[in-house]
Amino acid sequence: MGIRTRRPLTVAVVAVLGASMLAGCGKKPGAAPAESADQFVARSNTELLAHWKEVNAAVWTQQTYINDDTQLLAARAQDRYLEYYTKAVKDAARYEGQQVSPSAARSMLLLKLGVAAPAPDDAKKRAELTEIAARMDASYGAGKYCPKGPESCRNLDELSDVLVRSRDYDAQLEAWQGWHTISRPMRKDYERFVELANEGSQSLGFKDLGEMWRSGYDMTPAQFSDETERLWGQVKPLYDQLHCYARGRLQATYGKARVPDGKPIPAHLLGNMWAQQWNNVYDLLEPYPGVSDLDVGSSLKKQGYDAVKMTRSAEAFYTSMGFPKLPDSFWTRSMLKRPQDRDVVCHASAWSMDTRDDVRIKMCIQPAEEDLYTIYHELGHVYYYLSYRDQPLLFQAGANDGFHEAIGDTMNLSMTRGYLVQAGLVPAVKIDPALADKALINGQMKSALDKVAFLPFGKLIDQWRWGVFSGQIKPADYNKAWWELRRKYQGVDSPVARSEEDFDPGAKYHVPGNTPYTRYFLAYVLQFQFHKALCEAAGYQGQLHDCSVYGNAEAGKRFQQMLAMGASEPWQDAMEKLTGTRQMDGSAIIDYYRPLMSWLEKENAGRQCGW
Ligand code: X8Z
Ligand code: ZN
Repeated sequence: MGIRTRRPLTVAVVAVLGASMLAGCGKKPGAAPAESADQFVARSNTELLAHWKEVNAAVWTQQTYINDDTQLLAARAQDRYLEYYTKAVKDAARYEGQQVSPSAARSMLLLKLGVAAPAPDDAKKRAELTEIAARMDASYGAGKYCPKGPESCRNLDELSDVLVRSRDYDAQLEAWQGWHTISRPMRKDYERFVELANEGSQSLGFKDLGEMWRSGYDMTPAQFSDETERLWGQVKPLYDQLHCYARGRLQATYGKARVPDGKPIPAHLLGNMWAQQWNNVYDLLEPYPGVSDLDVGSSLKKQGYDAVKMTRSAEAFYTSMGFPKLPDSFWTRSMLKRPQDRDVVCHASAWSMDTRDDVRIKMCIQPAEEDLYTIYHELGHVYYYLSYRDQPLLFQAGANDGFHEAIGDTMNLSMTRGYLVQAGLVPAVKIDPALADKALINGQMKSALDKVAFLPFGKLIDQWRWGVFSGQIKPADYNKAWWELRRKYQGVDSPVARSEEDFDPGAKYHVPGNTPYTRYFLAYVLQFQFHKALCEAAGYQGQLHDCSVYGNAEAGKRFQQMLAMGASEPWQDAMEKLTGTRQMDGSAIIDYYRPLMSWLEKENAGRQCGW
């Protein structure tokens, strides 16, 4: 769905700034309204709840049962919600320039930033926007590549599987190209969507939708752009080393003709449809083959882990730290497997349906390592929802949206070998102490292929969208600009020539789904800061990559205290509460991978790095 409210999905544009920003958005103070600002906020919290329940119910149904009818119902529910929202934001503007309580000011700012795509005032345009959004979402969810008629169709899972398992350049290329056909028909819709959502954001006083998205971080939009650049600068040297090593090793499999020195890596060879995480090609990149293999996937399969059992293991991680058990309704209402009889949006998400107990996840779980990690990620959202459920509704959001994405990932960092063995997820294997250094590098490599490889991708998606929303990237250059960014940041290139007939950004869920993406970039930085803080709270003394806070109630308590704040205070305050600092900081990830970085520098010494 495209008009993300803050509730459905994993929390869309949540945001907060000081009250000063409210005055900065171009509206003149009018006559004093009849109700006080606090009364207005209290009423909005109540009214919003009714809308959000309806939107959630409609969108949940649409995403778990894609057809024209559910699409229509979802669009209509969103339409009603946006109508209410637009009016509420206008009503809130009456308090600009007046003395209001800090909590009311913050609530009204959160209200204003509370959708990812505001609609124009005109009812017809609003309906057009919600219909386009529902259509793009459904078309991604139902996307299939059918080269030879309906019998030959393959969905995203099946095509991704080829990238994960096959090492045949051409078979992988076909799967990659096949999936990238599904987004061609979205281009016109996306273009119109941008016009309409921009108009909506302008009616709220923003220059464009990108500026609205960048306004949710308790600093000015310009400061936020600078902040993402600063963080990227901190981590880029590590990424560059990883890229250099990966390219060198891929040459061993595919040859220098196909993976040339000094050039970006072909995007279909990294084991993932978007080359966003590279852990699926660990087999090709393993520094010391055979040392300390940790095959979580086959262990899960061998032990008969199904979707429920995997989710139970994630729940057990959280309860071991003092979080509550998931409510019974979670188990009866979640969608944990891909249904066989209908199209659904399989992209994983976590939902708070009623701002209270009705929490769910929607995911197509398979017994694979990647999915195990994603379940812990999704439960991070769920436990955030449950932790802040006593806050007023407008404060029921992440301290910033990066925080929401970072919670479960922080838990992922505690899924060490020790934990996996203790939880019975993998069998215990003795590691020869003489091989400990090699095992460490293998372990760090595997983790970095997820966590470090992701960083430039996490940044560039919104780099593209900010450009699109501001008009700097014109529709005629959508695809060209996309690949320029992929080359620039990731050092990855399309394996075949692309044209403006293609719409490759649309082949990534968050573009048709209109989910802002910088949150993931932030989360990949934040989770290392959170992990460090939790390990300190647990009194852990050793190396951070060995630390697991599994079973540690003190770490759990400290985490929950931060989560319970929701968005009630600026994120810097939440951050300080847990970590003692008020800044996002890439040095935590650099510290974590220090052993790998030294190893990579030596390993790459003879290679020609860069692209
Ligand atoms: O979309 C997600 C989560 C749902 S919030 C599964 N992630 C991003 C992606 O898949 O592109 C998690 C990592 C980045
Ligand atoms: Zn998430």
